[in-house]
Amino acid sequence: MPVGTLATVKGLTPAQLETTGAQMILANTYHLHLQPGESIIQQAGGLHRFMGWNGPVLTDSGGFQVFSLSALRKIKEFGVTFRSPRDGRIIELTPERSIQIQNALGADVIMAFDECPPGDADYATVAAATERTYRWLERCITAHQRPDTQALFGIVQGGTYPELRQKAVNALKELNLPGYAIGGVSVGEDPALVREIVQFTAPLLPFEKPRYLMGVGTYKEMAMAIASGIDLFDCVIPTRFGRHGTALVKGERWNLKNAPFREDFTPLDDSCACYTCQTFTRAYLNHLIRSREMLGYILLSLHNIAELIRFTQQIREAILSDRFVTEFAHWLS
Ligand code: PRF
Ligand code: ZN
Repeated sequence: MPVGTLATVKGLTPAQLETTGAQMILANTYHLHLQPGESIIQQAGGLHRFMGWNGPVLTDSGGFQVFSLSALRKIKEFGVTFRSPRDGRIIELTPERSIQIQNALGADVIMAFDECPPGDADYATVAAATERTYRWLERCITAHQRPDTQALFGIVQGGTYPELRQKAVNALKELNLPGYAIGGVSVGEDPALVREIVQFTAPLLPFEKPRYLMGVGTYKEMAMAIASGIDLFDCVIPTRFGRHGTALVKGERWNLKNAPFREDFTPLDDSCACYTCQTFTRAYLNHLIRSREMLGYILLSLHNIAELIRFTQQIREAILSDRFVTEFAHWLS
C-alpha cells in the first residue's frame, strides 16, 4: 500500500497512481482528524469520494502516530491525550474515539487502536503495552458500528519477545477478526531482530486471513516477510525517496542529482513500463531535481511506486509457479 496519510499519495493524482498497479492505499486517522476533521470527509461521502480514489483504502488507527509524532502525550488505560501540533489544543484519542473517527472516514479496512512501545523497551513495559493493546482491541470491537462494510484488523504487539508475541496471537485468534497485523516492528530495534520477530510471528497467524506487516517496505524486508506469510505492507519509502530525489532502480537507490546522470540520455530504468521511464531521460530528471522543480519529485514518486508494486507482483507470480524461493534467494539471505 502506498501511503496517503492526508488522503493524498503525495504528488500523484489517483489516475497516475492507478497506472502504477497500486490497489489499496493507506491513510491516517491521526492526521485526518487534525485536518480537515472526519466530519468534512463524512460530508464529502467518505474518503474514497473525498480524494477520488476508487480502489480500497485502509486507515491506521492513530495510536502509533500519537506515540511517534506528538509531544506531551500521556498514555493511560482510558486512552491517550496529546497536544495538537496544529493549534495546541489538548486532544484525547481512545479506542472508541479512534473507531468512531474511522467509521466516519469510511475506509474499507480499519485498524485497532494499539500501544506500540519503542524498540528498546524492557520486558515489563512491552508486556504491559501488549496486554493493554488487547483490552483496547476488545473496546474497539464493541465500538465498531460498521462491521459489515469495514473490516477491523487486530494488531499483534509484543516487541522483540517471542513469548509475548505468541500470547498476543493466541488471544487475537480467538476473536476471529477478518485480518491481523504485526505492529511494533521496525521501531528502532536491530534489523536482524525485525527479521526474527516476523519469521516467528507471521506463521502463527491464520493462513486464510490477510496478514499485514505495518510500516515495512524495503525490498529485502518485503521479500523476507512474504516468505514468512505476510500479504500486506505499507511504506512511505517510494514517495518519501521520490521527494528527496532518490530513485529505486533494480533493487538499488540512486540519487538522481549525481553528476553522472547529467549527460545520461537513457531512461531511468529501461525495463520499467511507468510513464516516467517511458517518456523521460535520466538527464532530464537530473535537471528537474537539481532545479528543485516539482515535476522531478512527482516523476520519481511515480516510478518508485511502480517499481515496488512490480516487485511484489513478480513475487506473487513466482509464488504461483513455485519459483519464489529460488528466484528471490538473493533477497532472502
Ligand atoms: N501500530 C500501528 N501502526 C503502525 C505500527 C504499529 O505498531 C507500526 C510499527 N512498525 C507502523 N505503523 N497502529
Ligand atoms: Zn519507471
